[in-house]
Amino acid sequence: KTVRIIGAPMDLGADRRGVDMGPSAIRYAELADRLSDSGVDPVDAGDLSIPRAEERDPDASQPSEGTAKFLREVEDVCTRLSDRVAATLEDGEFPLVLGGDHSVAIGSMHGAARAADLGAVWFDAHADLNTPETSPSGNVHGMPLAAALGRGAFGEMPWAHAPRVREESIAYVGLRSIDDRERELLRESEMTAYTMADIDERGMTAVVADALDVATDGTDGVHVSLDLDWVDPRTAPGVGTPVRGGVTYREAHAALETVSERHEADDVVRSMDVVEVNPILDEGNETATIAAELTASAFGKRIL
Ligand code: DIR
Ligand code: MN
Ligand code: MN
Repeated sequence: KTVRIIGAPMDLGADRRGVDMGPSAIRYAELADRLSDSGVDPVDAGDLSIPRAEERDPDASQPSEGTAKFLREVEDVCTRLSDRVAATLEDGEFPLVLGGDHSVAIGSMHGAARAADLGAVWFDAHADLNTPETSPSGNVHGMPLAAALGRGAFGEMPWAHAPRVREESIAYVGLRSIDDRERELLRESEMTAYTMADIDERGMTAVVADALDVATDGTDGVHVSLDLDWVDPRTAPGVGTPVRGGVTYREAHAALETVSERHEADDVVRSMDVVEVNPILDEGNETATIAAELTASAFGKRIL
């Protein structure tokens, strides 16, 4: 199986600068070699070009209600990324998107959901369910799931609203930081949310198995979105919005191995993004290395 690596060095969706260097840092951490060792064929398609924040106005184009910084630029980048992801799938290859901040997942999901009913497993400390109306930060990296579901102002943005994603096919794993208004949205929704408490009680592999059941039920494939702030910041410090109490190194590997085991059995995973690695905040490229290692686990790397 050919895995097409698509770099999306986007930093317009988050406040902390430096996340645009994520794709370079993950490549430097030998992602391609690790994927080859996992038994897949990596092909690097390079990076999308992304405007610099300094040359743009974050408020240039805003929804009639609420705030979504650099919305025009996010639309441009995600539209191009969606095309790249869709073309990769048409060519029979697997799209692996390297962020960049999590706003790139809007493009990944949109592209992957053009020709398939798409579920998603969301490995993240955060719910990423804010809309421009509810967001306390105005940062689009806190909104990608709301965008894909066409919630709030995203309902009028066909570039964001993924064509074939239903909320009952989305499962979170590892939540521990949810904004007040996001919590209301989540409670009212039909999404499945496994928090850190569920992992404590039931163990990672059981939780991920259930999340995969949710995301595969009635869909044609699953998008796996891996936000590195999901991992505990003592292990993965190079992220813009660290939240203590995250998953351990071993739990993280167990989770992605569970994904790959299901994929080997049923060919369920359709697309993946690996996001929020910020080399400026990292300690010795440790977070990028963990990102590369976890991606290798997702594609079948095993100890024996
Ligand atoms: C926060 C942070 N909920 C926001 N979100 C992050 O800005 O909407 N998501 N960091 O990964
Ligand atoms: Mn996120
Ligand atoms: Mn996060």
